[in-house]
Amino acid sequence: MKITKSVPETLQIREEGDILWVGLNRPDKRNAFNDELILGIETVFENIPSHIRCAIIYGIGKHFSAGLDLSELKERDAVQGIFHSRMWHRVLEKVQYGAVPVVAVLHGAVVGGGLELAAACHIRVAEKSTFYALPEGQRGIFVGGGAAVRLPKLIGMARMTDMMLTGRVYQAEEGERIGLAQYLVEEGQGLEKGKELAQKIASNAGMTNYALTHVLPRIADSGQTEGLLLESMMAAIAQSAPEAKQRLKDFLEGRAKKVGE
Ligand code: 1HE
Repeated sequence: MKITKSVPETLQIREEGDILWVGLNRPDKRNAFNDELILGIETVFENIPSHIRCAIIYGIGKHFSAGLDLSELKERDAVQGIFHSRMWHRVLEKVQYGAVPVVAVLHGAVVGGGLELAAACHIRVAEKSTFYALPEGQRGIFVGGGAAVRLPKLIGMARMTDMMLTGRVYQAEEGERIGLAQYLVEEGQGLEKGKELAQKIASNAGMTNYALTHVLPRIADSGQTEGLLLESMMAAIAQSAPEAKQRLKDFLEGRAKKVGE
């Protein structure tokens, strides 16, 4: 099945085997998210074709994303504001808890809502031009796309507080060191690295990817007692799958790769 539903031109979608490339394609506006673009992301992640095993999100142009389109931030009353923020939550939950793991390839600005989208992805690869910021503090607003929940888990609450209180900008190297990205690559190498990672992810057993994207975050959010029980149940389900049994057999009979190969 192809994604035939109306995806806006501000998204460039391309399938390559079992990988889905999702390009933010509003370079003139630095890939700022108007409602059309963020809702387009929802359409894509609700309609991932069944043969796709990993998605890669990246920005077209000089930047990953400048965050919320501030020209659309017209006067909303409190109720409209809640619904708008909840719309972002709904969309980014579909990225985080969708059908496939998602790799974000970052370069240039990864700010505000752009950082919120990146934080909803499972792996972040950053090119050396990447910089991260939460200008909401300076604009007199607050984050509304899930950063208050997801960013403290990546970098700690103190760092997020600092970013918003002082407008601190993290450059690529420091961002990788504090956990904003797991990989740092040379300029222009991000898409290749993203593809290499996506191919590894796509070659995993489906249940493993499901456990990592859907179950692990729930375990991390739960108390120790519940988390340990969930872990045991997930482990038992995963190891009983026929694919797991075949993979273990392959290793024991010398057909599987060793660690690091
Ligand atoms: C925009 C936006 C935007 C650029 N909304 N139009 N985000 C921000 O506060 C970030 C604001 N943007 C910037 O600081 C800079 O644009 C960048 C550092 C990202 C890039 O700089 P640069 O020099 O490459 O581009 P530029 O010349 O600033 O912008 C080019 C055009 O994009 C220009 O429009 P033009 O019609 O004059 O050509 C800009 O106005 C436009 N543009 N960023 C609207 N954000 C779920 S809640 C999330 C809350 C937030 O995300 S708040 C953070 C908002």
